[in-house]
Amino acid sequence: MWRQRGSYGTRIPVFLFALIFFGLFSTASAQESWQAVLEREFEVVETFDELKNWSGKYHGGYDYNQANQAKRTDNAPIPWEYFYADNSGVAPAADWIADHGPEYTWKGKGKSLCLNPIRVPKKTGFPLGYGPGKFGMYVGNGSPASGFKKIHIFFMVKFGSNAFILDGAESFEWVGVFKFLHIGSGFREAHQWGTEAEQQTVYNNAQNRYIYGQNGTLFNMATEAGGLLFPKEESALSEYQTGCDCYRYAPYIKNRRWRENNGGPFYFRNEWVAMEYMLDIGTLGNADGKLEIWYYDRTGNVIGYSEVGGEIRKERYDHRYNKISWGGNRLGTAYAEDDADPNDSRYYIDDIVISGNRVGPKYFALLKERISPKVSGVDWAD
Ligand SMILES: [Ca+2]
Repeated sequence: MWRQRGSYGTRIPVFLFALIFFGLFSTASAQESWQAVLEREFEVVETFDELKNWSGKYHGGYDYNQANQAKRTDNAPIPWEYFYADNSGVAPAADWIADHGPEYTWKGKGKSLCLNPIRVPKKTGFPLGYGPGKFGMYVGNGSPASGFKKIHIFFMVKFGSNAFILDGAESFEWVGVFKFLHIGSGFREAHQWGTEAEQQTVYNNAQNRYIYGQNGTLFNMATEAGGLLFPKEESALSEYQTGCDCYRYAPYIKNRRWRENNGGPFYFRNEWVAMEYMLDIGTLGNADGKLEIWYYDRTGNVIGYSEVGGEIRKERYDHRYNKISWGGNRLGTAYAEDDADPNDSRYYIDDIVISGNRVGPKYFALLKERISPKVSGVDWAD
């Protein structure tokens, strides 16, 4: 099991040795890795730069086998615990974690992750094998009550040029369901929700007991004509079912649209953008949960912000957020998406930072210090 920063007991002496060694003997050009810079400031960091090139084997579904997961080059523990790949027999077409070239690796160098959510129903010509449909981490310590009461999930993202179809110069066609980010609470490990006793109280299917659990939030990406590209929220609580005398997750917020985050312009400019999602799960049974979303342009300017508070985010089980995944699936014609579109759901993520506090301003200050005056050939605003 992955352990949170602070419990890397065996790594600290190695780190100190490396620091002293390089401090004494290196030239001024030697530089601490960007991964290490961010790890000093935040609880969970993934730049992908220090991972081995990786693609999952075909398994036709969820794979929680640790032997099959992404690995760091130095084999230090990382939080990635599972992926989903319904490749329908298609072997990986490329490495999923790799240098994806200057367009699709943030800052133009290092490595990033390609996500490749599948389309349902399947469609001829839809690209497969370029990434996991879903890629997930566990950030608890083995207890469903471990993890973050208030979690900030920050990452850089760039969508492929065919991820959304345009019906005008700066206007989108409808997208049905494009699962993008899931934030789950109450897992004792990546694929076991609740304590063993709690698990017996929820509906006996994979979604309730192993995949989504209870009290979680799923964000889709949604589009609208007029250049709108924004997150669409589905948050679920537990609902009692008389038939089974048990609880199962039920959306209490369904398809809430956060249009304030009009991310359309970054897509039309073919640019990377930063997204930061904050969820405060609040206290049990009380309407004190909170959601905030920030979008930043590539230089750190806030270009979108949404918030809502005063909502119940955990109703029955007293847990914290500790399971996070990117991706899912894309539901096409079943959700009124135009079947004639040559849709391609690939998107790329990089520099994931997870913290109990706001990430964006500190992240961009560090980045500016690190690589000023240019990011991928574009001058900083200052
Ligand atoms: Ca990277």
